[in-house]
Amino acid sequence: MGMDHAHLAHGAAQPSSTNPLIRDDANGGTAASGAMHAMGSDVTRPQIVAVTVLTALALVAGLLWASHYGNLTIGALDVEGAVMSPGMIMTRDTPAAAMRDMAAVNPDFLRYTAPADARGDQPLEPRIEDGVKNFDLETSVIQWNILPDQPVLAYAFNNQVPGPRLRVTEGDRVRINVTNRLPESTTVHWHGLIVPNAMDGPAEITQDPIAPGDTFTYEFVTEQRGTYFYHSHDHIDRQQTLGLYGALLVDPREPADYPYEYDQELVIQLQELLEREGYSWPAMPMEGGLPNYFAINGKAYPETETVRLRVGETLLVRFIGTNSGFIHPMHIHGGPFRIVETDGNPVPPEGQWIKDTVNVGPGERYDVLWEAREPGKWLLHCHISHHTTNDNVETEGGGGLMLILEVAP
Ligand SMILES: [Cu+2]
Repeated sequence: MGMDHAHLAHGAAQPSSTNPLIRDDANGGTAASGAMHAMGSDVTRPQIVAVTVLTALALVAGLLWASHYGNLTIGALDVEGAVMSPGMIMTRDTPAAAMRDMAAVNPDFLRYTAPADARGDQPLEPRIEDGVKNFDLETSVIQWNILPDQPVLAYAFNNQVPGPRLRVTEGDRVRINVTNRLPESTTVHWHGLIVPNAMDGPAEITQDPIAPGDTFTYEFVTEQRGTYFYHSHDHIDRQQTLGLYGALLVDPREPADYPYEYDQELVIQLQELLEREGYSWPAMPMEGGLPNYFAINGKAYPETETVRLRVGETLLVRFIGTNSGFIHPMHIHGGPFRIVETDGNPVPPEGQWIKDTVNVGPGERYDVLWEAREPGKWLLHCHISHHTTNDNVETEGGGGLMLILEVAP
């Protein structure tokens, strides 16, 4: 079909039979003619119908294809410019909120840049008011160095990773004011402690989440003693791995109640991180979320602390599974250790295992006594070899979950 017959018609000056505006093949007649200005064409009505139907079908097919392979319910505004980790698998059913939880930390919300050599787990002295021990915790987005040349964007309590060490005594009344300076809501859970249900922390379960800018006060009496920790319990898959955790140590009311002698104490808080090309994602045991850095007390080896002891001294190591995605078989060179407490509870002497490796799973605590038997540099490390690398590289003998116990004669 061609358009060669199309031309302007000028009314009755030309016979209608030689001046078809639209030829109707079905009746062989002239569909339109007469004294009017119009574009002439020889496109037939079935052709127009066919093009219309094909166009409509293409539109419907496009919608169906897009709705099958994409999530049309999520817009760019819903995910707030989320940057997802390469390889992270999301389906068309992944909600916008889940994408935000898995997205890289947004540097727009950075509130504090910690010095590269700053240490976390710093003791926080309580403010005593009417016999109650008051602690103030504040959550925010900070820049934190896990290595001198490796900054990460972290979520922090009081500008440090791990959060400050809270140390109280069995029977204390404790009040903890938590102010939220994160871009999203949060709560805090007191892991392993017997507390009133309303003070337990799980968001949406026992309390409304603490909105950005708000403060919530937790108050309870520490009825137990031993090694515990606190951590975020809102957006928990995101916030805990990004740094919202800290040690909570409860000393016995009577120091004599603690049956073990030791010379030094070492708290080990574990964590995995995912940091690539300047983006910090919450590490998770899932596609695209696997960690490439591993930290003890917020630092990767060789930036982890070195513990100095003398031969004959005993070290109390409190392993805390402050991480949330992986189990770490923690091993100490130079001789076995004795597991004296698990999850804050004393192990009866006849049940105390002598081991040189203990699996520390998320949430678990193991208090072990290790004796410095021989002088030298003794390694404390995770026995999953890859967890002793930094971004897949062994640096100066290793990396990640390693620490040196240096024993002098
Ligand atoms: Cu490990």
